[in-house]
Amino acid sequence: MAFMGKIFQALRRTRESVSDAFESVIKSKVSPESMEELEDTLISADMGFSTAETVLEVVEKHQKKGFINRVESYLISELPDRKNVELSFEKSVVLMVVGVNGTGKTTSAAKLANYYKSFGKKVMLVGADTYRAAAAEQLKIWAKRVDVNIVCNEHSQQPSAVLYDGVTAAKAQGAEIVIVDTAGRLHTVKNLMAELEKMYRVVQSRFPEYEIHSLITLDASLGQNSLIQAREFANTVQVDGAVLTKMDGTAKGGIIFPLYKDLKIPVTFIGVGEDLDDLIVFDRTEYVQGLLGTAEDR
Ligand SMILES: Nc1nc2c(ncn2[C@@H]2O[C@H](COP(=O)(O)OP(=O)(O)OP(=O)(O)O)[C@@H](O)[C@H]2O)c(=O)[nH]1
Ligand SMILES: [Mg+2]
Repeated sequence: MAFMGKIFQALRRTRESVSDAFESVIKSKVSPESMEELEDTLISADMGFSTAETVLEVVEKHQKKGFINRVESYLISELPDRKNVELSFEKSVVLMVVGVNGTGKTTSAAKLANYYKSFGKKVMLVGADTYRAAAAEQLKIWAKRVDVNIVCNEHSQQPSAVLYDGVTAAKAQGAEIVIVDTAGRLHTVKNLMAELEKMYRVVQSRFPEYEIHSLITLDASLGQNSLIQAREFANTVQVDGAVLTKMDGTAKGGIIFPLYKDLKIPVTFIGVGEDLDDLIVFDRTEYVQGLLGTAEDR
């Protein structure tokens, strides 16, 4: 119930515009004007053109009664089922947190450490952002708050070397989840992307006992731009899922649809604030109901 409340709150702004548009279709009946307004709203919520078009078709087809429930089922069916995208823990995991500058990597790494620790996993944080002067310090503060071990090196300029040291220490301590904070990089800067690729190779070749997974942080308020970032990262390195951050401050909560439909990247977590517990496991039903306002009376 607490989770439901949070996701519902985080979607407030997106929902306000989306459910208003549905309301006006209900009130004024299906007309070219109300349908156009609905289409505009769905597209400006970044839901993507093809999903928006299908929603309109569903509304037209079921305009006599209950189209909102049909829309709800359709939108849920467009998203990944949580049980297919959750990390499996058959093996220990190195979880890389990657993304463009300022999208919320460090904060999300800390939230993820807190999340996995909360159900009994032995977690280690690795600060592999060797570019920004204060990066290691920032992660150290988080590690202290979460109360997990951390490996970082303020004097190193080689992220792969810090990563190597970090996973070596994790292995020695029996850490099951190694969460790696990386430097922010623009998907257009080739050498930084090559460096990221190298970090993946270090884990794959040196630590076969760890499975490598990665999450890209995407700032929900950047809308379509996030889609471009995700596409470029996925062209260089493996991207298993996304943390959609800063959902608390935006009306553009629809990007989840094209991310999955066009790029096959499932959103696995949503960031809804700056604190440790402001991380929600993505659940497609809660999300769609929060978007449409259909969960209000439950
Ligand atoms: N409101 C809100 N703020 C967030 C969220 N996630 C991160 N932030 C804030 O966004 C800012 C940037 O977060 P960081 O975690 O430092 O981002 P980063 O990707 O590590 O940044 P660089 O290392 O500089 O590339 C900070 O002020 C965070 O508190 C979120 O889900 N909601
Ligand atoms: Mg950072």
